[in-house]
Amino acid sequence: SPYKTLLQNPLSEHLFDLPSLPMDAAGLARDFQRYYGYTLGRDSDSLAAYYPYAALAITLRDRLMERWKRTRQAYDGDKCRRVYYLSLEFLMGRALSNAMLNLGLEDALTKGLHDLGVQLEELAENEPDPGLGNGGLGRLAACFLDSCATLQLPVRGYGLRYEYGMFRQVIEHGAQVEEPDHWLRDGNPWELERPEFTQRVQFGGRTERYLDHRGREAVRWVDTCDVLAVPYDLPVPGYRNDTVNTLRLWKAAATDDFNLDEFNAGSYTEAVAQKNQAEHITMVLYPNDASENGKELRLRQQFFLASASIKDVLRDWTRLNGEDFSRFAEFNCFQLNDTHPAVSVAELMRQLVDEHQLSWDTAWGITRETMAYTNHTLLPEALERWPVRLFEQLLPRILEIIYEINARFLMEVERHWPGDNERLRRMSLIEEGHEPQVRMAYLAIVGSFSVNGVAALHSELLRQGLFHDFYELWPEKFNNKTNGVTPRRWLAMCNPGLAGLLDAELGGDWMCDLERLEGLAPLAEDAAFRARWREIKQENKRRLAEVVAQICHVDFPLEAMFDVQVKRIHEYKRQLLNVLHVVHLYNRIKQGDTRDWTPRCVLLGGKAAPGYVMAKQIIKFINNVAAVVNADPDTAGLLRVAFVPDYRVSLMEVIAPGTDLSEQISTAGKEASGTGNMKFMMNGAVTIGTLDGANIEIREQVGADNFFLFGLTAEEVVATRAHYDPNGIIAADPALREVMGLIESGYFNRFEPGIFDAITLSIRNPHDPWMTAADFRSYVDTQEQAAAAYRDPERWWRMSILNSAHSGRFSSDRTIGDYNRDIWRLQTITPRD
Ligand code: B1N
Repeated sequence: SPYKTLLQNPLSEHLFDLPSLPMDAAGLARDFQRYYGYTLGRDSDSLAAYYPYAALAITLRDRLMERWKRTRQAYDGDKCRRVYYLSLEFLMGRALSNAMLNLGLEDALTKGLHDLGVQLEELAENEPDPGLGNGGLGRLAACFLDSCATLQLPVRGYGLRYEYGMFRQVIEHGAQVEEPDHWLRDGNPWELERPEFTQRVQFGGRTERYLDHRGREAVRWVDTCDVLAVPYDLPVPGYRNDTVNTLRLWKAAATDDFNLDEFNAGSYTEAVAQKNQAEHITMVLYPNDASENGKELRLRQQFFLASASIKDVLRDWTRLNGEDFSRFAEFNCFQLNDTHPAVSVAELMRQLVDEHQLSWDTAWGITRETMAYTNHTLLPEALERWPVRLFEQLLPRILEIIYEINARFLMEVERHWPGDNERLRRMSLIEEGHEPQVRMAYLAIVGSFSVNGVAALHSELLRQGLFHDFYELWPEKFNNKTNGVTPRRWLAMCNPGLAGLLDAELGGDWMCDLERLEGLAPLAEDAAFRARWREIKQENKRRLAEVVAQICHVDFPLEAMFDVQVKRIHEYKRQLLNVLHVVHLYNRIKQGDTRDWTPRCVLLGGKAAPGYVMAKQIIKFINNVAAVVNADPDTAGLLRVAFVPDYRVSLMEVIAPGTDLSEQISTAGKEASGTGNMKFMMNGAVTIGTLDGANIEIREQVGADNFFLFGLTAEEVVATRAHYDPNGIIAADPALREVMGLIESGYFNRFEPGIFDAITLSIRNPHDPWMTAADFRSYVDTQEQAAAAYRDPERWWRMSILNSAHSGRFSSDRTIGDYNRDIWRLQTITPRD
């Protein structure tokens, strides 16, 4: 390491004895002023709104710092069992209001800043929204870290510090345009660079056999191109409990010995310039949700995360235990967030065998007791496979280890099913064929002691379908952990109106025991309470409508039902079905069929992967429909449609509280869980949805009467496939026939002929995997029931209240409790003074 240590002259213990910082309004304001004026060196000539935000961020970070240190010391001191959550994505969202809530400083800060003439809410808007994730999977990782800190569990997140997060989405002429998101441009006051804990990660090169000092044959990986991994730590505060956990993000940096040949040949500048290559590894997040793209740089990212993180953990281990790994599995557990970090299985083996000289069997025993794998999708296009050829070039030693794991595994299969060659072929970690591939999901299953899905249906489909062979071999490995979301961010922070009501009705700290929301259920029968509930929802709708007006220039009248679908754009999520319903409502308006009409504002939002052509066409279609509908005077007061650009965490914080109807309309069997569905439910939205993912459990909790169910079941989807006839369905249903007719007439693309042909053809395709036409009739009928319910305010607000009341199960505290009980088995650790 290039960092000199202080071992010669250790610092005096007094240096580490930090005085506690003031938590009152005046003390906070003083610090804020000092950071703004002195540390950041700004005064009245700076007009940049960023710096007051930065000054406040540092003020808060200071207050996290001593708790952070004490938490670390408590974990180290207790020598406790620990979990490492490995994920290529952590969609953390803004840190400032989160830190404020968790430290309990909102009131003091509001006052302290007010006295300085600074508006807290406005200032918080200047924090960039760190988009280090695509969607549900990355946000789940963030909710999990929040719950682990709140539950005081020793869990550390490991991820990548992407220079560019998820792209910014701009809509031009109705179409998505991607802009780079250089979120670190102004620096990041929340991160703590820790170059003294830099790790070295190998790539390329070749393997070499040699005799070790005990005369045993061993392997080393040589002539590699190394890259440095520099850790940046982010504090993860628990809710008012003095625990601050760590999210460690690695940044790639060049080594100093890069390309010595060119150096010696005198090409100094060329050699230095080449060092940039190393830094590309953590340059950008791959913007694909639920699909892989097979790029070499992505495999580099995956191995970079795996190798640096495991080295980090092993270094901590050997510092305390030397080379004795006999109790390693007892004290350490890695949770793999999907297959993205699955190469960790082979990398842990490599480090234990090659670098720490353990025997294969010992290392394999440790690996298999240490790794746990979470699957997040059944979609075949998302299942990661890497060409063997790519592994050969990039990670030759890892490939040898995968081959060895596979050979031993297939012997196990052979013992279990003698002579079943078909099964061997099916289960092999290597998919044979013209271009042999490594099956990352199988590597994860074989190398871990736990495999879980993210909702009951999803876990069942894994057992019965995708991983059936493995389930037959190791039924005890398979389990379910239904997702959850953190009620701190997704209720207490984003919905202050409702939070105030809950404080008053349920008493404090309901957000740490969300089942207490059940206490609302009896109040649903109380008319005065329903009126207060409605008031709060209306205020939240006003806030949302303000944002829609400002960003989309569409007016959302507050008495209308706010009908919302925000999530990544994907065919399986069926934003198209939503738009078909909008077009149907428009047809009804044009035909004068508006008796007993419920005014509706339909809001959609979400990003399309830049290479996903159909998803981009769907965005264009939504925008064109919105333009036509909103411009038609006949729709005034009856129907509005808007597409909100650049959907992200901070927008959802405004959207969820202001939503009446939550659209969760994926083709059954395709959405592993969903988590937006839970955020909406908590905030008192009623769901219209299919029996898919966690919708099923949401409906179980809230009761069939308080959930608008429609569509085929997962089983029916499979059974219908063989005889699916969308054109027959369209011909037989006048409403759908008219909807398709209007779209196909070019009504929504008058000056852009043919641009929606691919969309209408996909709906008419008998092989349409998403079966949009199949569910149209039941969707439209169920939408009519929802509209009728909305016209009956007493009924609607009762349903709304009951949705919040029964959402306790979807707190990520419950999810993490389940992980801990069944997989992690951690003790809670309280930091002491
Ligand atoms: O993970 C979420 C679930 O709630 C969603 O249902 C599920 O779709 C989502 C490759 C993914 N599955 N797979 C991904 C993300 C990025 C990538 O590169 C796949 N995301 C999900 C949380 O469990």
